[in-house]
Amino acid sequence: MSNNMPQLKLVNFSRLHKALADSAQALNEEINRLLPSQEGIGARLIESMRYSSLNGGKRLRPFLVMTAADIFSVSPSCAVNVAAALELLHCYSLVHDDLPSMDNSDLRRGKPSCHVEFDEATAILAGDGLLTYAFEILTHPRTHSDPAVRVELIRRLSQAAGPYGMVGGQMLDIESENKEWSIGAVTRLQRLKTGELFAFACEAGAILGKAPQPIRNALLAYAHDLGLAFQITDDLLDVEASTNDKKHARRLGDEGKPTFVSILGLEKARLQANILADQAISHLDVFDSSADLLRDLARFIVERES
Ligand code: GRG
Repeated sequence: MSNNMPQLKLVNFSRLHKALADSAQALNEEINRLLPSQEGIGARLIESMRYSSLNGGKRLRPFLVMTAADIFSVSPSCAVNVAAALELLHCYSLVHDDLPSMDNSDLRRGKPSCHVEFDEATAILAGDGLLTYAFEILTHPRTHSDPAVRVELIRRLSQAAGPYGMVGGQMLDIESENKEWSIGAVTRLQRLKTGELFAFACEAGAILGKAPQPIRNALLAYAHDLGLAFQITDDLLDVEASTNDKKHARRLGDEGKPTFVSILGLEKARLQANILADQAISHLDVFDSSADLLRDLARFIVERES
């Protein structure tokens, strides 16, 4: 094995799986509380928002919020509120990404996409509703008793999701079609499109805990490497799925777009994902065992099979 090969680490993921399941359950209860079912006039919009946010998913971003917040002994009822806001915003991006004018995808999380289950206009409004409601949730005193903390959360989430974050990344994604982009350009695209919400998820825990800036920076550095490792693994899984099943070759709308795998090749991409996971873990050296679940997650992200 050459010196730059990442070490094969045998991690028992049972602790992580339990923590992921527990945080997903707490999140679903919170979304149900924030978005109760309605009847009569106006019910369709709420139903489409519930359909798009209570439909499974790995719930990685909420898990990161709650796990990072726990390091600073933040009350779980505050953390789950921020986790719900972030997940609703993430779900908005998925609903809009699936629209005919974007990736034109009929399936999301194994079920009909929002615009297929409802209709296109409702899906646009469901996404708009999820996005704006996310920020309303963050304004609520239940999120944190200190208004300065709430404003900081709103500031960082709007930066992560907006034109210099996820929306900017989505635009680059559209512009990348049929272009021969460098690895640097693709890294920037993915850092904006996927990485910024991961970064917010980790930083939010530190903001809730009023952690000092160097500690916030350590979590941000972890999140940026984790986000890239996640994206490279996503590309690898995508190629594996298309090799096993020609009918599902690449995500709809992704044909002709440069990816880490198309530029680096399978082997180098896999190596790079592992290096990034190790690097992410090394940024957590400032923490004791209270960050162990974050360490486990970094390994899980690159070893997952779906
Ligand atoms: C439409 C503004 C706008 C943005 C869309 C997130 C996104 C930007 C597009 C999703 C398309 C996609 C498959 C991107 C690759 C990586 C990614 C972000 C996947 C979705 O996140 P997961 O895997 O999904 O965490 P779940 O369903 O588990 O929550």
